[in-house]
Amino acid sequence: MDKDYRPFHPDPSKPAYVPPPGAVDAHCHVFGPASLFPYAVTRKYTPCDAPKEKLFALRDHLGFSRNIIVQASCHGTNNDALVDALVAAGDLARGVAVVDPEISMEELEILHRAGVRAVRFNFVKRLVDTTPRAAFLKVAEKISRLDWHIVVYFEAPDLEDLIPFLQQLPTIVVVDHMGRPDVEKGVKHQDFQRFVQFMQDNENIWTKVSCPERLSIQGPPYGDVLPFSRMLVKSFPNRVLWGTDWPHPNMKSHMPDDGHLVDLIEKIAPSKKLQRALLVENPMWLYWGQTS
Ligand code: 0GY
Repeated sequence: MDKDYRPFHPDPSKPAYVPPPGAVDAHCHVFGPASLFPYAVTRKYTPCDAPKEKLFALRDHLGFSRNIIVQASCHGTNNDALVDALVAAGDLARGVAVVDPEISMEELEILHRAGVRAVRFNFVKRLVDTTPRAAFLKVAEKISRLDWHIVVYFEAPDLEDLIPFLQQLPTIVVVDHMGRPDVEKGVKHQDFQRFVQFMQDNENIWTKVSCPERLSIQGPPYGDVLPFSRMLVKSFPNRVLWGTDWPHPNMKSHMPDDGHLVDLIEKIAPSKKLQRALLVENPMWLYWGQTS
């Protein structure tokens, strides 16, 4: 593990908020253990191991039923740790993989059988080397044949340049962490309004109202981030997901208490109907193909 890397919270509180039955934590990761699943040589950080057993225990502790496990950059395009976790979880998890553009349909089908339903395109420069857009489009074409979707991770200043590319993607596109707004600028700033307009103009764009701990300037209890997530849930109730982002890679300022993150859900989605859509109906439709 890197010297300045912060491990996940050892003992998160039990949230006061009780999620609806069947709730899905739609953004979390497994890391290693490195002894079984070594980190990629191309990685930009070396995390603390965060194995599947810890993730499943956290899921139960927080009152959730299912996980969407997202391949993180420190594992590169080797999805073995992800697949291992998906197989162990059975029907209680689905995955988002990161794949090489030259991946075959047979290899994608193996991932599909393990529970993968999406690929992630990462544009965050501190995490990955640049991938040519033509390579991403090649992957997009292949995965669209399996009816998967695409998860994208970028930072707010990059959106304007990315829009034409994102509009070429042939599937649902889920934007991580609300497109990482600069919360100091406020919801009315043109950068966040560009993101809202982008969602309004393109019905295939979804977003995760996640990561207040990463976006907040004030720190816990993250009041400066709530207006952003609240606005997106209100405007696009059927195109939002929520996740813990456990084990919170690369947090420098502090490590959040996952129980406190769950307690924010009622502030983000103020009615039971919105909470059910956010935590159950939307992820169950997107990842399990279920309608209620
Ligand atoms: C997140 C955020 C981060 C890391 C990764 O793939 C990754 O390594 O996603 C980050 O450092 O902002 O969503 O987990």
